[in-house]
Amino acid sequence: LHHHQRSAGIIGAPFSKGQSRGGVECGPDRIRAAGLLDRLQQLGCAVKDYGNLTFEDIPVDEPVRGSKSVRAVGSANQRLSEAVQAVKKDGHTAVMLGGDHSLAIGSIHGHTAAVGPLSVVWVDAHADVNTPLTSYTGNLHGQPMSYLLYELQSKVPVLPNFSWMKPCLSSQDLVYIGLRDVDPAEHYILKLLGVKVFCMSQVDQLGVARVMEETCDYLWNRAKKPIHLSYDIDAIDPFITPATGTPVVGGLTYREGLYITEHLCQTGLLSAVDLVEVNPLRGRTEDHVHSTVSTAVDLLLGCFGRLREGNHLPNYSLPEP
Ligand code: Z70
Ligand code: MN
Ligand code: MN
Ligand code: MN
Repeated sequence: LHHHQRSAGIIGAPFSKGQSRGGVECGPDRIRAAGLLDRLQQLGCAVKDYGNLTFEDIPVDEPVRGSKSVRAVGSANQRLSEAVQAVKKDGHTAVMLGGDHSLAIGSIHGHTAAVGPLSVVWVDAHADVNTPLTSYTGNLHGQPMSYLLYELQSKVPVLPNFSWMKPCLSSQDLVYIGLRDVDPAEHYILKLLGVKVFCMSQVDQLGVARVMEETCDYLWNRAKKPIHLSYDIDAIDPFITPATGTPVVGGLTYREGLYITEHLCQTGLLSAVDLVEVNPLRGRTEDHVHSTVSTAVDLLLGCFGRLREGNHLPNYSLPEP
């Protein structure tokens, strides 16, 4: 299965109000400037760039039960959900370039609205499953999964600018990979719901190849569904991807991180990808930023069939002497 007929529909989401550090809104343009579109096309992938979303200005957005910028996050995700639905209806694999991880709310909501029930693979140092009532920080990027899961609906208050969305994901259709910084309430929720988690200890124990085999076996136990990959760049070790808001030591190696994308690509079921939390202002040197952004590009290329063994187009023919 070397030549999937794939096309990428790219949405830039320069949004940062799900957390407090400026700069993450520069992620989409930096990832494009690193050559993402050309390099996808060189793989033989058709590419349509839908450009960057613009977001509603919300001048008064007081915290709601401790959570910050709730109205801005709700409004931004409503726009993103509609954009992802349009990309899926055009027949592309959706690529959402963040921005912070609160954007997974609109991305997963829109993807489900367009194609029906999904399997979600969430690659992250963090579980991002706080409810507004359990969050220590009030940052919405630490909460998106609580809005998406059916099983948590009764624990999540209806927030302003969130009435457009309803939970759309079963906790049995979710696998986490790479966790190593989980709050107590989040850990309680993961155990309560019996969510499948391959934390960094399991990656150490099993190796990434077995983690990916078990991930797919688990997700396919009921039915094969389209896969949504939500990739937080902070899943990768900060030695490689330091330009992110919340670096956590002990992360995935470059090779482990890439293997996840290669394995999901070859399932043929990858239907949407989020690449979030690249923050060019958080790198201390230009090398740090470059390493982070180029890793993000490589992960996306892995999602679209780039192989480390090499690739060639199906119509390639050797030059005649
Ligand atoms: C913490 C919270 C988080 C990313 C930090 C951290 C969440 N659990 N997510 N960085 N990407 O604020 O809820
Ligand atoms: Mn995250
Ligand atoms: Mn994270
Ligand atoms: Mn492939």
